Amino acid sequence: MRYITAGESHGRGLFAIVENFPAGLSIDAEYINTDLRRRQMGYGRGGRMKIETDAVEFLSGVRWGKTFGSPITMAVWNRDNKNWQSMMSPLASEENPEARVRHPRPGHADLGGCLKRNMHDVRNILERSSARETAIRVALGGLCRRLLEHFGVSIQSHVCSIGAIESQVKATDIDDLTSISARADQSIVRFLHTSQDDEAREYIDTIRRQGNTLGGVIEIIVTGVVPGLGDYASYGDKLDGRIGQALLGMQAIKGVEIGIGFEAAHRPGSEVHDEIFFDQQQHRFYRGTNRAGGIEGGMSNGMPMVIRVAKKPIPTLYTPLKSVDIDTKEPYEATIERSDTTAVPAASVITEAICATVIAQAYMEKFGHDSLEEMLRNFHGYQEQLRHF
Ligand code: EPS
Repeated sequence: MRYITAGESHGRGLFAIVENFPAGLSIDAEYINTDLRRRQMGYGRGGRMKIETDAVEFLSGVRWGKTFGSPITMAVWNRDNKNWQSMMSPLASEENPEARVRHPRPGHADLGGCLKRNMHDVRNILERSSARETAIRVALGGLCRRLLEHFGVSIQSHVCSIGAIESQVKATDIDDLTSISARADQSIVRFLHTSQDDEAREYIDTIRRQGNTLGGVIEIIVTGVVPGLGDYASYGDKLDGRIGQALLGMQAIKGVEIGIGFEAAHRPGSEVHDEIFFDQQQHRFYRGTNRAGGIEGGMSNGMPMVIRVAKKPIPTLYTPLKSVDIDTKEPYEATIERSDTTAVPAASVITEAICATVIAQAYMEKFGHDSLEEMLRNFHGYQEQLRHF
C-alpha cells in the first residue's frame, strides 16, 4: 500500500490517494468521521475547530460500501476556505503582494521552507506545513484501522503529560488495554482519568493568558499484533524504524520511545530484556515482562506494542518570539497565525492513525494486499504455522 496526501490548511480541502489497498473491505464515512471528531476535541484548541466539522468524502475506490482495489481518494473539505477564497486562489489575477507573510515563526517550517524554495511569502510554506494536514491522515488511519479490526488488532492512545502536568493514572494501572482510548475520550486532555481535568483546564488557561503554548507526551498501545511483522534482515524494514519515521513525520513530534525507551540505557541487561516462557496449554511463547514494548530485532514479538511520543509546544505564540523580517532583515516579532494553546489531545488521536497506517502496511506486506479474503486466508495459515512451530 502506498499513499500520498495533498492540500493546504485554508485551501479547498485535504486529500489522500491510497493505492494497493485490499478489495472487499466494508467501510463507511461515519466510521472514519468518529476519529475525525475525536481529533477535533481536547481542551486548549483555538478558533479553527469551531469553524470546521471534519467529515470524509470518498471520491474514488469505494463502491457500494466496499473497497474494490482501485486507488481510493478521500477528501476532507475545509469549511474555512470560504473565508480565504482570494488569499488561496489559484488564479494569477488574485495575486496580492501586500498580503505576504514576512515574519517567520521560530519552531515552525516557515524560514527553512522559504530558504529551501527561494520564496518570499511564508504563507506558501505554512499552508502546507500546518497540522491541519493531519485531518486527512486520521481519515487514512481510519481506513487502516478498519482493516486491522479483521485481524484482531486494536490501537489505543492516551496523554501521559501536558507541559508540567503528569497524569496520575498510568496505562499499567489499567487491566484491559483495549479500554484505554474509551477512558481517555472522557477526559478533556485525554488523561486516563477525569480527576485532573479541572487542574489541567486552569493550567492551560493560565498558559493561554500568557500568550504561550504547551507540548506533552502521548502513549500509544497496540494489542493483538502477530509476532513476525517487520524484519531484522534489511534495516529499512525494521518495524520500530518505520514506526519512528512515521511518527517523527508528524508535525511537532520531537521524540519517539518504544517500550522503556531511553530508560533501557540506564539499566543492566537483566533489568531490560524480557525473559521468554512457553505456555504449554496454549502452545505459544510469551514474555514475563514487556520492557521491549512489543518489538525486538525490528519485528513484533506478539506482546502489546507500547510507543511514546514527545510533542513540542505549537510555535505560534500570541506573545511572539523574536524574529527577522525576511525582506528588510530587520528584527521583528514573529507572525501571529490563529493557533491553539495546546493540541496534545488531538495529537494523541493522530498518533493512533499513523500507527494504524504503518501496522496495516506491515500486515499487507506479510499477508498480501489484493483482497481481504486472501489476506485472511494467509493470516490463518500463518497462525496455523505458529501453532505447529
Ligand atoms: C489545525 C488547523 C490550524 C491550526 C492548527 C491545527 O488551523 P488555523 O491555522 O486556521 O487556525 O489550528 O495548526 C497549527 C497550530 C499549526 O501550527 O500548524 C487542525 O485542523 O488541527
